[in-house]
Amino acid sequence: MSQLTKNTFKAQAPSNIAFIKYWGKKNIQEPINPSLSMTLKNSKTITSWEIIPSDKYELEIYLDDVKKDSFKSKIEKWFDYLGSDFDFLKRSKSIIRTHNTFPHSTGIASSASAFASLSLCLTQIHSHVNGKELEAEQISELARLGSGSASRSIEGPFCEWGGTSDKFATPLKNVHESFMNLRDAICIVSNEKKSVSSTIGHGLMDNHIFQSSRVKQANLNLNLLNSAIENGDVWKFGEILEEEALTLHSLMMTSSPSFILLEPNTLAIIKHLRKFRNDYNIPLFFTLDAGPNVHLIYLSKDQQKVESFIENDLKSYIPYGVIYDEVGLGASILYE
Ligand code: 2P0
Repeated sequence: MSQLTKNTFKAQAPSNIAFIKYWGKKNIQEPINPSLSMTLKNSKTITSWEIIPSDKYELEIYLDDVKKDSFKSKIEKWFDYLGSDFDFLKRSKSIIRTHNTFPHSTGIASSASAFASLSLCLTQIHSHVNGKELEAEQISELARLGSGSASRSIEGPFCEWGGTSDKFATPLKNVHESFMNLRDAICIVSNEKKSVSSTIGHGLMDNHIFQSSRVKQANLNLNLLNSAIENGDVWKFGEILEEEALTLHSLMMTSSPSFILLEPNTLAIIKHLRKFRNDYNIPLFFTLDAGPNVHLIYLSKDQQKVESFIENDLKSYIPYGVIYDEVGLGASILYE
């Protein structure tokens, strides 16, 4: 074991968009149902973590050079979950600086990219202190302890969590070439902070009247989606995507208390999208995160037609613009 010395480690990690939705937890940050997501490419968090040996534990966090004490409690909870291998964190000062390449409150999960990038920094600190390199699955497990969806941002192009293991996510092995260039146009209908945090939303599944049927449905959909992605069945893929998005929101609407996060513009986009799909037989689908913004998912071969549909027909429903992203390969260490 080497001594901890003052050092700075850097990493970047993308966000991801879930196709099968994680909604509900058990134990320590384990999901009640399996989920499957597409790793994004451009929407990412870049993190640097300076660690300084110290008698006194200290933590400072900056987002875009602005000190964010409000982030401390989630990160300190993460430190508590990490286990004795990471006790050195309690005997040091950490200065964490993060920057997102995408705006806040846009329907892109910043906690996924943030904890994935933090975990990749932490593995470097860990190997610096303990001399041991961690495997991708172990890094995914660290990320999960910070934020469940972050477990799926370490690798790409598609990751599954809660089927093979509740502890970490694994990349799908068999991906048909049609899905290798999948695109995601994120239509921002609102940039307001979410009215219900995901952590509270997960908690509402504990006593949800539909809990057991939801778990069954997610397991069934995981198998169906896996087969569709393996066989290149784009239409089946899209059917499941939309069922999952609407189920997530149905669960929120039927929880106690109940939440409606959809906005009129969300529904307008969905209606227009379905008409466009029927009229032109183009496989364009939607999915939703826990918010009103709509992720449009399509193949790269249809990019031109879909993007002119977005720019011409959907623009009036998207007051805050569109972020164009695509499938990506996961997190990476940044060397200075
Ligand atoms: C997902 N979401 O699968 C689902 C779909 C939102 C809707 O995971 O409490 O930020 O940090 O584990 O991962 C959002 O919840 O929650 C989420 P925590 P997380 O992507």
